[in-house]
Order: sequence, then structure tokens, then C-alpha cells
Amino acid sequence: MTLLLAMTGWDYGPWITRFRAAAPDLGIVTPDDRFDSGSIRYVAAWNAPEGQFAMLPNLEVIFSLGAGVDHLLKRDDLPDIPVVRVVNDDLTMRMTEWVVLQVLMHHRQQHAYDAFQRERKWDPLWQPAASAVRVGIMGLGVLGRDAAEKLSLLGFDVAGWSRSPKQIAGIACYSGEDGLKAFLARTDILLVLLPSTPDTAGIINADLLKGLAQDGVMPGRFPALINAGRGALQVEGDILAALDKGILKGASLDVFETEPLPADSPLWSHPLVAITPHIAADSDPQAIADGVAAEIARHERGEALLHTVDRGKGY
Ligand code: NDP
Ligand code: OXD
Repeated sequence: MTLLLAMTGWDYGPWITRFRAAAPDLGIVTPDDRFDSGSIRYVAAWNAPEGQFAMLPNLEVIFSLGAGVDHLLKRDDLPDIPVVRVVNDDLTMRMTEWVVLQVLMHHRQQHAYDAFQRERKWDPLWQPAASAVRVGIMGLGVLGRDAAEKLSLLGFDVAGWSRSPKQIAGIACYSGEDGLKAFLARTDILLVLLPSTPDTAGIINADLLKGLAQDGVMPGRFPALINAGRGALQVEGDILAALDKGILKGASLDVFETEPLPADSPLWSHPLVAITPHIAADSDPQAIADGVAAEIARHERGEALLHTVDRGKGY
């Protein structure tokens, strides 16, 4: 029983160590090793080398090394077997930390104070209470829901938007195309935690940004955008135009149309944009190896896998 670790651009060392410790009965190989391709029953992948899966005739399950599975579902060589994604408290908490940091940066006007500090300017700004600020979260899955609950605990007025209708205590829930307009119209800080699918491609565009609330209590009133979902969701030219026209008052972006973000992107130097390099919720090798080992043990016992992806929906 062998698992192939296939991840382009990551350091294999810590992953091999963690996988060996988490699943001592499993052989662990990487694309650089010599191995019998017929022996591979499991793959754990992040941007696996092109054509890799087609060479593995006895593959039973593919594990994504991230919560997102767009890197797998877009492949031509994906066999018709279960795809399992990362769902664990470690990743969820990391995302929520990043989200809370970014929401508070916009709410507490930290970007303005950073600029004041550079100018040695002592200028206290009027500060609204969190309860007067409406946060809208696109995506109420594992990550969106945790963010909603934590932001609500901090006192923000939180709403969420998802594909299917939901009921979450203390969160105003909107769904589908029909609910989008009303959701946007009551959103001062838009947080995007959607997966990248054909339906969500380019969803953060000029039309959507124009629909955000322009009547908020924040100084300047204009809304802010935070995206940690995927770069494919956003039209960067539209975001820049919205910032320059004053439709948006700021943006925090962790994901980009092209990653790494090209050095000549105007986003780098825009004074209203905060950039992080796709680290909102890094994958922890230990937590992920433990999760994959637990799923393989279930599969070997003939039990259902826990976190399989719905390939029809794309997430
Ligand atoms: P989930 O699958 O748990 O949740 C996805 C949510 O998006 C669901 O609420 C779903 O609605 C909603 N959704 C999907 N498609 C649509 C649509 N067309 N219209 C409206 N709502 C839609 O995913 P997670 O919360 O675990 O993760 C979300 C994404 O975050 C990942 O796919 C990944 O791209 C990104 N991510 C980014 C990281 C980073 O470091 N930047 C780290 C980890 C993840 P419904 O509930 O009705 O199905
Ligand atoms: C993920 C990511 O999908 O890190 O987990 O982007």
C-alpha cells in the first residue's frame, strides 16, 4: 500500500516525515523516487506534475493538500475516483485569524494610521463601533461559517451568501442569484471565501462592486474588499478601477489572477491595497498528514470517506 506525495514547488522533507509518522504502514514516495506505478493506491497532491495521475492504474483516492480542489478538478488526467479535500480545525483557525486581522485593519482604519505615522502626523479619526459595520461573507462553508461566527462574536453585523439557503444563529443568510443584490446592498466590508468553479469565475467584478453599500457609517463610507478565496474569482482591473473611482475604499488580497503576483502588477504599489502571498491559511504538514491517514484508515475499513468533493458542483 503506497501513497505518492506529488506537490510542485513545495519542500518534500517535512511532508515525508509527517506522513511516515502518521501512517507507518504506508509506503511514501515522491515523483523523484523510482517506484512501481501499479503499487500506488493513494495520491496526496498540490499542483502535481502534469500527466502524473494517468500513469497510476490502481489509484483509489486523490487527496488535495489544500481545502481548495480547483488545482485537481481542472486537470485532464483526473481519474473518476473520489477526491478528498482538507477540512481541519488548524486550517480553519488560520484562515479566521487572517480574516479577523484584515476586517479589523479596515474597521480600525489602520491603513490611514500607517500613512499618518510615515508623515509623523497625530490625527485621531472618528471610529464607529463594530456593531455599526456590516460584514458580508461570500461563501458560508467550513471557512466562511467560522469567520462569520468569530466576527459576530467581535460585535460586527454579519451576513453571508451561499449557493443553498442556510440558517445560522445571529447571521443574516442570503443565497443564490436572487439573494445577491440585497446581500451586497447591506455590505460595508465584503469578505470572499468562495471556491474557484466555473460559476464563480470573475464574480468579483465591476458590477458586483458597484452593488456594495455606499451608505455605511465608516469615514469615507465606501466599502472594502477582502479576498482569500481564489484569484480566479477576481477581475483585478475592475478592483483597481473601483479603488481609483472611490467605489471601494480599500482591498486586502491574499490570492491573485496570476501567482506569484507579477512584479509589474499595479496592485503592489496601490496605497489602498494590502497584499499577502497566498498565506491566509497555510497547510500544516502534521494536521494534514493526520487527516489523510485517518481518511485512508476509514477507506481501508470499508467506511465512507469524510471530506469528498462533489465534482458536479466543483467544490
Ligand atoms: P466549502 O466547500 O466548505 O464552502 C464553499 C462555500 O461556497 C459554500 O458555502 C458554498 O455554498 C459556497 N458557494 C460555492 N459556489 C457558490 C456559488 N456559485 N454561489 C454561491 N455560493 C457558492 O469551502 P471552504 O470554506 O473550506 O473553502 C473555501 C475556499 O477557500 C476554498 O475552496 C479555497 O479556494 C479557499 N482557501 C484559500 C486559502 C488561502 O490560504 N487563501 C486556504 C484555504 C482555502 P453551499 O454552502 O450552498 O454549498
Ligand atoms: C487551500 C489553499 O486551498 O491554501 O488550502 O489555498
